[in-house]
Amino acid sequence: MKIIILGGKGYLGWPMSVSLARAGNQVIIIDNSIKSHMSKDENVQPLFSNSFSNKLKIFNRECKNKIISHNIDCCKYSHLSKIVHQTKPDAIIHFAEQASAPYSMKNYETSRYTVHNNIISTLNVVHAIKEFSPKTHLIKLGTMGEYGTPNIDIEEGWITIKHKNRKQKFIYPREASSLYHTSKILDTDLIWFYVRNYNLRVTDLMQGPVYGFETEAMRANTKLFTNLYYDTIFGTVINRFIVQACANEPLTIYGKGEQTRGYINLKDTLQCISIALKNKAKRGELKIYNQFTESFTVNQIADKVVNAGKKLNIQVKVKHIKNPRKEKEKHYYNIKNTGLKRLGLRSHLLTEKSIIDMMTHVLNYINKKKIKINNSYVKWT
Ligand code: USQ
Repeated sequence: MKIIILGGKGYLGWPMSVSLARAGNQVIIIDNSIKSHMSKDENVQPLFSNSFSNKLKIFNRECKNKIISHNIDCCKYSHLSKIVHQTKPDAIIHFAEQASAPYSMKNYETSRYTVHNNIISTLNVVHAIKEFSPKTHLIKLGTMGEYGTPNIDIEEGWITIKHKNRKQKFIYPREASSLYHTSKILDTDLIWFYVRNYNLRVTDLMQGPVYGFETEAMRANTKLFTNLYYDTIFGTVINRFIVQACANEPLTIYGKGEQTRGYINLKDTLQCISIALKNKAKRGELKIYNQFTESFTVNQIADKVVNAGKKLNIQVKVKHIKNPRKEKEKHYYNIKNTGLKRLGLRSHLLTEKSIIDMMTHVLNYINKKKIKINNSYVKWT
């Protein structure tokens, strides 16, 4: 397939690009490198510091099937639509969004940037597909955070409502707890409008927090490792806890630590998107899957990291800090994820062995290079 990957330099976009190119697809990355500028502004950096241009050079030297990369801002419609027009790809995978909840809640500028970037990039993608390549299958990364933590079971994307003897299937109600997550709700609405009105074909993947950095391709060459953030703004909780444990810093549990989320290993993110590519939506269809493999409270994750640390002779400390976010710390959470499993997803779970493997890589790395973990938290209120 000919596949455009928007945001192909990022934490998920890069390993996805590598995996699809290795499988024989023609991969075109579109990315404006904004994350590296944002990281500089926030004074944070990913753990593995190999630059994108280096990784691309290494990959293209080793693999016959080369990845092409263009520096384009998805918010510039004329630039994005030109590429869609010229390539008419089989699929577009859209990762090109500001994906940090804390960043979106920092101040007016970061809120505005998040909402503007995420909505306009999504509008531009669906509009360019409608105008120039209506058969293209769009795979959009949504988030489990769109649903929030309602007091009823969370279905996979849709719910049928019965009201006064009549019924209709609706997008499941959304109620997010950050502006970032709210921007994704607005994306879903925008996409659904384009699917209903212009017969686009779209799969929207409601993904939980991702962890890990090693994929099949990266096991063979660790120089290809993806950007692993562990700071308070861009790092997701499992990745943060693993790096904190290895750096002899206490694990920072926000509030009571009873917040529950559905988590997924990076390897399974790649698997889920490959499954979505193979099972494309029909024209005029919006498929929605919940993309996570198991759910945990923050306390349960901390316990797992503490126990894995013992096996490596590391005494991991835990610290409860005042929750900087506005989120329910005790809540009902029954989330459904049967769709992708039915299509063949074989999960990689958060086992003691998988945590030890990740910690071993991180220890190897930070023994050679000192790291500093920032402890400034963005407060929601
Ligand atoms: N948390 C801690 N301690 C920390 C960091 C986080 O207790 O040091 C807690 C948070 O309060 C939250 C949970 O861990 O309850 C998950 O936080 P996170 O930072 O791992 O994830 P989140 O901000 O929700 O966002 C991440 C990605 C986002 C993606 C989302 C999926 O950054 O792009 O959409 O996971 S979900 O959360 O299901 O919406």
